[in-house]
Amino acid sequence: MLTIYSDDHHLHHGKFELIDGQLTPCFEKPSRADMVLARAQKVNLGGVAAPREFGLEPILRVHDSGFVHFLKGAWAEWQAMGRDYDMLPFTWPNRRLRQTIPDCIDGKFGYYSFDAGVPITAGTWQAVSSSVNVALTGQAELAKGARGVFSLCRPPGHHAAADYMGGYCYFNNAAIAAQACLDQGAARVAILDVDYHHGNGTQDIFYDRADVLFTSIHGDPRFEYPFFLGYADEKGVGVGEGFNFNYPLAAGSDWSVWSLALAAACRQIAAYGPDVLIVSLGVDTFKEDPISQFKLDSPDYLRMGETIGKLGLQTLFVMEGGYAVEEIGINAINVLQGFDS
Ligand code: SP5
Ligand code: ZN
Repeated sequence: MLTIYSDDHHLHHGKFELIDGQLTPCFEKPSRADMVLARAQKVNLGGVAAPREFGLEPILRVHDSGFVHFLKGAWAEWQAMGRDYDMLPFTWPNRRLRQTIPDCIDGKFGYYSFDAGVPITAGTWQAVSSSVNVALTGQAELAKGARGVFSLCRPPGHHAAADYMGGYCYFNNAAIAAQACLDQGAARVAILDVDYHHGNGTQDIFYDRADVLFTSIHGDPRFEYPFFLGYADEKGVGVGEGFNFNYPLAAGSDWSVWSLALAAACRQIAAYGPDVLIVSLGVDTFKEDPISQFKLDSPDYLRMGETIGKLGLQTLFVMEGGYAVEEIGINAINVLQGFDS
């Protein structure tokens, strides 16, 4: 399987996030993608290619233009205020607060985010733009006929909605790739989100649509981030009703439980009959993940890939989370090797 990768992700390296009430070094760090790339090369997964440049147009098919231009200009605006350290948001338009866009950078950042897990640094725009290009280059390879392609995106994307960022995610790489498939003639795209956290952004983007099926297996929002979306009764709305499937699982879930949810999601995907499958590939379901509470082990990721492969669909794998850096390469590449087997 071909891997699409850009070194530009190194340009995004936030210093801190809030974990358990403490400013903690960011779990979402450059070494994550470096480890995955090293593993792909070590096992000869199938070559590594650089992304092509797609510009803003495919991003604007999914994201709000005010949001995109905020992100593009944010660092310059921040610097103009004499600040040269990481930007972080700290005030959000909660219930009964005005949904108006303030003039100042701190207000705008709150308006366009839902948590503080999205530091903006000098290189963030370049890194998040390249991450989208990595996804879109993978999609283009799929359109040329590949059975499977791996877009080694960083930063990840599935928590980002049309007009807000959060949870280490800025642009929704998987959603942008899905929309590109549709724009190039696909009738239906299925998304399978196996990241430990619910893909709230992806769900939100396609919630009222029938041309994208969204399925997600994740920590139950009753106890796990992102807390405010990802329940099993979220089925889609309007023409999108019946095209959204959440599989929230209890803390401590291992492969015996997780694999049943995967089988159920795969049945929905097969029944939908998509032209393309996009997998939001997070491996933060791993038993040693520092911020997660599932118990998957490294060999389980081979089984995961095999099961996905049995769907017999052209499949784009888009990298999402996974914070056990020592094993992230083995676990992510195991999925792809399982798929190829
Ligand atoms: C892409 C992705 O995986 N984003 C995840 C964002 C998670 N942010 C909130 C993390 C909360 C961690 N709480 C567990 C603390 C362990 N002591
Ligand atoms: Zn995650």
